[in-house]
Amino acid sequence: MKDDLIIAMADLDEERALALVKEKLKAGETAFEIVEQCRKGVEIVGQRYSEGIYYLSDLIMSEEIFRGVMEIVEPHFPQEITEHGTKIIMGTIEGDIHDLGKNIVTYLLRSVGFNVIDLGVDVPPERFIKAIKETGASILGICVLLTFCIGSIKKVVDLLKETGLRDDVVVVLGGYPVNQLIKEYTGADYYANDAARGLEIFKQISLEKDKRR
Ligand code: B12
Repeated sequence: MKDDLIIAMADLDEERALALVKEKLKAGETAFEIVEQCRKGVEIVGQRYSEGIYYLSDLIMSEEIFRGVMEIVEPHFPQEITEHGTKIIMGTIEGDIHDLGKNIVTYLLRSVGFNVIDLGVDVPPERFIKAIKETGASILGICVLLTFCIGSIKKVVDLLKETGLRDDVVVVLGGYPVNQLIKEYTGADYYANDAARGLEIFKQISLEKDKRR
């Protein structure tokens, strides 16, 4: 059944989830498809948490299971180097410590040859600007999962404008809540809610930058 892994993740059934991941890989499902099913599963974990059915300990458990999944899945992502060291600054915005998704995207970007400078979690807007100045990176990836942290992303974009860097830096948002409205509100350039789309966007940006060189 297509939803079996989603259900196992949502039910925090670690043993079944990991077994299903192995089965699906053997059956030819791609690493991207599997991660997406797991992401949908933990989305249900999140819903159950907001409904009071699950507790914080369950959110932590879902993270642990997801890490186990990634250990199995990572070697199955395409490893073909197509990029040659384009620098990307990456981080989870101030106030937010969610990093599972960011780490997946960072892993994927590195595996195709991007030079990702990962600032970690809870990154203040000023720190992003400092890193851009220090490294000369022209692509910025910002992860956000907590909606009350979205204002800080707008601050990053405002600071880019104030420091005269806005035209040189492409801002890409990622994370479960981001959408067109948030992109427009923050002034970012792109957004992605899944790893495959995220990777596609970064490749497209890099290609366009190459053309302009
Ligand atoms: C696991 C989890 C946790 C773990 C995080 C562990 C970790 N190291 O990341 C822990 C237990 C620590 C946690 C804590 C909290 N959490 Co939490 N958490 C989740 C949960 C269940 C899953 C998140 C996750 O890892 N998903 C899996 C990954 C793979 O998906 P993803 O992040 O979306 O990433 C994908 C894409 O978005 C994209 N992507 C991600 N980043 C980037 C970046 C770029 C640049 C690009 C292009 C793409 C991209 O690619 C990824 C792969 O496909 C979500 C539920 C949900 N719906 O997301 C709640 C959720 C995000 N948490 C929530 C809350 C409330 C909290 C707490 C406040 C709870 C508390 N009372 O303490 C704290 C906040 C701590 C803090 N200051 O940040 C709420 C947020 C609600 C809101 N509207 O803001 C959610 C939505 C649950 C809910 N429905 O209530 N949480």
